[in-house]
Order: sequence, then C-alpha cells, then structure tokens
Amino acid sequence: MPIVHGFDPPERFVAGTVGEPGSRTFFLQASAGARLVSVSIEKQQVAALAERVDELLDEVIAEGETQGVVPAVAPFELDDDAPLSQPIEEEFRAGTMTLSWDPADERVVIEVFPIGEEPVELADGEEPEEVLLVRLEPGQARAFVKRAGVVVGAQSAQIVSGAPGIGAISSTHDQYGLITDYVSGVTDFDAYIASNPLHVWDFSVEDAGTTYYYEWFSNFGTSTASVSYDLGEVRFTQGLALWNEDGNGIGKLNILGSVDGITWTTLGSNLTPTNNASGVDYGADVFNWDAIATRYIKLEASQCPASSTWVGCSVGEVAFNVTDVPEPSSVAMAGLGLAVVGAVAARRRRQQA
Ligand SMILES: [Ca+2]
Ligand SMILES: [Ca+2]
Repeated sequence: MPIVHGFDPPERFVAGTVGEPGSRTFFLQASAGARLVSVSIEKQQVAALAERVDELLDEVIAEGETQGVVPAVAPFELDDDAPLSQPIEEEFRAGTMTLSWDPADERVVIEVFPIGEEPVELADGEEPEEVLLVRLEPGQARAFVKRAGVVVGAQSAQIVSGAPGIGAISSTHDQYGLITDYVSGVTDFDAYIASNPLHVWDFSVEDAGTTYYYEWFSNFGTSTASVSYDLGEVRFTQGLALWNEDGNGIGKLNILGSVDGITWTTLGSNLTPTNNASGVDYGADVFNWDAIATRYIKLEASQCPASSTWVGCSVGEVAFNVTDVPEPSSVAMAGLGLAVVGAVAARRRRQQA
C-alpha cells in the first residue's frame, strides 16, 4: 500500500518558494493541525496546476449542479500571502499530478505522485510508494489559484522601431489612462480582466501646464513598429493584456519573449487585436501562451493603423499575466510602490471624465 499523505480538507494548501530569485525552489505545502507535508515542484507545474484548477471550477459552475456555493473568484477572506510553513522537509519531488472534482463532497481533488512513481509508468499490480492527496473546498481551491496568478506591469520599455514617435512609451505600461487600476504583483489577473477594465480613448491631458500622455504613437508614416518591455527580473509569464488604441491600433501582432533580451522565443504570431472604435474608451485583448520564463516581452506591430487615416501604430497599455509565486515580502514591496503610482495616475486622469 502506498503511503498516503491525505488532507480532507487541509487547513492550508499553498505553493511557495525558498531561496533567492533565480535560484528558488518551489514547494507545494499542505497542512492540518500538527501535520505538514512539503513536496518540491517545478514552476511550470505550479502554473499548470493553478490554471487547470481554475478551469475545473469554471466548468463546475457552468454545469450548475452543486448544492454549495462555488465562488467565481477567490474569497477575499481566504487570501494567504504568508510564507511557507517551517520546517520545510521535502517529502518527495512532484511528478504526475491528477485533478478531479468529487461531486458527492463538492471537493477539488488533487493527487501528486513522486517523480518516477507515476501510476502510468508502473506495471500492473505495482503501486506508487507515496502520494499527496488533497481535497479542497472550492473557495480554498480558488485561493490557491489566486496566489499563483497576478497582473504585472513592465518596469520600463524600449522602442525598437518607430521611435521616437509621439506621446510617451512609459504611458503604455504605467497604468496611465486605465480607468481601473491594478496593484502590480497582487491583483488577480483573471478577476481584473473579467471586470472589463477600460482605457480612456484620449491621447493626453493637460494639468497645471504640463502634458501627460495616455498613449504612444509610432512615427508618422510607419505602418509597423516594435516595442520591448522589461519586467525588471525573470518572471514566469503566460499571457498579456493589450489595450489596442482606438483608431491607430495594431492590425497584426507578433509577441516574443526572452530571458536575456538577445534570444527570442515566439509566444504568439499573426494575432489580430480588436479594432476598437475611434473616440470610445476601449477594453483589453488577452493573448495567452504556455507559461515560460521571460524578462523581456516584445510586441511586433504591423498593418497599422487599424482604422485611422493617420499612418502610425499606437499602444494604449500593456500588462502581463505572471504565474510565478512571488515571495510575500516582494509582493508587499511591489504593491506598495505601484499603489503610489496608481494614485498619481488617478489624480491626473482626464478632467472631463
Ligand atoms: Ca496608457
Ligand atoms: Ca486614443
């Protein structure tokens, strides 16, 4: 018989890290009472698990056959940004994981098998030596997902082609023009996008004699342009939100990612962002890819403008879906710093709104 580390439900089930950025080890950790089980896991597995748990709960809601409430997003009171519990003693390294819904108890059931002990690799009659079996209430499962996926803004941007253009490239990643702010590294990406956050259609605003830009346009006469965003450190990305400017938006889009800014991987090609109506506040298009370590993300825009007669490419805003598991201290720091930026942006929001 395998050793079953069972939790039904755990008091706590989180993914977290130990170590410095760049050499961090990821763990899944379940605990109840005095029992604490830690399983080491790859970043990619955390991302995949979080994504599939979210999808599973969405499907359960869509089927509408539960007695209890299955929350659409993580209940606020279940937020858990605390570090992993100590002592962290690795029980095993995670290999295959299974995910299912138990309709009788209304639990999300996660099984984690040790590497090399996956049921599919064992001969008939053999059993895995060990398994972590976690049965989560739906709210707990959403909270697990929330800890894993947040919206993040770039730290800086570089215009690769189409420079210098008109406006400010920084206004495409610092939340200027967004009607609903997010707290970078803290706000849940899916919940934020689900709220349909709009970007103002205006190009700029005057405030006390100073012009503040909301959008950036490439040089007049350019029907292609390229911009590279720097997340400031290697992050685990799985998508981005693009607010495609009204009028001079991007017709076709390629997205590339890189850890060093030299070697690029294609994350999306020949994409078609929404051709937003000119003179109307506009929402985001979300483009997803398989989670990958990236520091730089490049947009290659072509077939600009989407609808205007003024020849040029334009970006309203870009934000990234980051699915790593930041240390609580860095979450707090990022939240603090960007909350201040958000407050400034809000003050300078267009006057007529
Ligand atoms: Ca903007
Ligand atoms: Ca505009």
